[in-house]
Amino acid sequence: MEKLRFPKDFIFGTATAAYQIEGAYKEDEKGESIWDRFSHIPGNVAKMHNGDIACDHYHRYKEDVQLLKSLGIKSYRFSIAWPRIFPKGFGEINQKGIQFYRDLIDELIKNDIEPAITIYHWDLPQKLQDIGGWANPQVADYYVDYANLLFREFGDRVKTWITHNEPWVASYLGYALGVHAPGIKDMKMALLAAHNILLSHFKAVKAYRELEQDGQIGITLNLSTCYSNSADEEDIAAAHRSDGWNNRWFLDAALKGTYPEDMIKIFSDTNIMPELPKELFTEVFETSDFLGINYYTRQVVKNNSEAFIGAESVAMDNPKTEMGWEIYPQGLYDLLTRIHRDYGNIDLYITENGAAFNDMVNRDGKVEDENRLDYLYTHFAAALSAIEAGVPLKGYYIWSFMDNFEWAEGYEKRFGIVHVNYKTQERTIKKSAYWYKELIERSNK
Ligand code: IFM
Repeated sequence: MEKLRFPKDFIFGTATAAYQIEGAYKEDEKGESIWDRFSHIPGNVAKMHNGDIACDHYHRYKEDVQLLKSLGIKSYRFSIAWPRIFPKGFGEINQKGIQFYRDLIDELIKNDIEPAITIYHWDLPQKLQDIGGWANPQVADYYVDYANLLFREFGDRVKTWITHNEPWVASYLGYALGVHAPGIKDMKMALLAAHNILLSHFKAVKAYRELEQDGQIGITLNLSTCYSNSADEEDIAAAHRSDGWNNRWFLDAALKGTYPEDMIKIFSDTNIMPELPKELFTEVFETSDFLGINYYTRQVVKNNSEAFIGAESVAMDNPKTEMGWEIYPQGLYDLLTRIHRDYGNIDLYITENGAAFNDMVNRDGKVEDENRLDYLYTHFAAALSAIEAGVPLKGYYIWSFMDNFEWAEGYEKRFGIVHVNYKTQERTIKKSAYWYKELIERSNK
């Protein structure tokens, strides 16, 4: 295994999200979130797991920060639970919620770890779902009030802000497929929700800039390189459509302020294009300081007129992670170079990359997760090649710092580089984390 070395100023991080790790789901006046509601309904989450306790990070954050420090992590990406700050989504502010994040931020900074905040990572206050959730444009305005409050409270110490995590997942899985909260199955509504999320992103960026806080703000998209299954023209066109919905819909919107014409036509022809709110992107568009990319796998696609947008994913005969996702590091290189080519010179961060495997703590008390180490090594190598090819990739956050609540999959899927025993809450550093520590030390020398 050739030893990788990144540029000296490269940001090495790990990432988590509030609902997946915090627990304390109704402590200190926190309001109910759509994930609290959704996970308590039988049938929605594997084994009826929920985030009530999760990794108990709410009570153990100091210990967790020490773990981050011991691994040499430079930056920690975490999200804020909106219902901890505004239990009803707007109006009355919960000072205890503010205090928790203030303490966490202080603890990170005290330990030389740079905080990077995701403002929204899917745990919408249930009260806002009761008025339509993201399908209601008013929610976008409440979001801006919430974001504004965070900037004012924490912006003096937090210099990296991510408005949204994966609007594709929040809208498509939540509003079209119904497998994530709020569990709705209506594609037109999903497109509307996605639109309002994007609007709220631009408005939050504007609000941030008005405060002149001297930091950077961007959005994180989940992106997946789409390849055709064959040289057949129809399959190539299907791969392009798949790229249109998975990638270009959000990339074009976030970075250019438009939707791709070919996809608008497809959605209009199939009667799923919603009437969009009056405010079009052209009126609210703001450039981002960076784009956050979450990459896990690729898509190989063939034409199938029965499938959504006529594109069917084909399973490849390659090694897969525990999620059933094909391991394909070349897809990360292709993605990074393509974004750089098609969307200009914007700074890029990998805000998530990692793998779920069925880890065990062995008799010696160790977790020898060679498979995750291989996954990370090959993806970091792909990222380094992209940097060498001229891509302005500035940082990389491993998903995830520790095992956590994997949404509809519950606790069965372990993504962490730190193992969590959910019975005792004991943390065990995995072999992959030691490898990461060495990579960081070597690169920062
Ligand atoms: O756990 C999730 C995370 O919340 C968002 N991105 C993908 C991860 C793995 O599925």
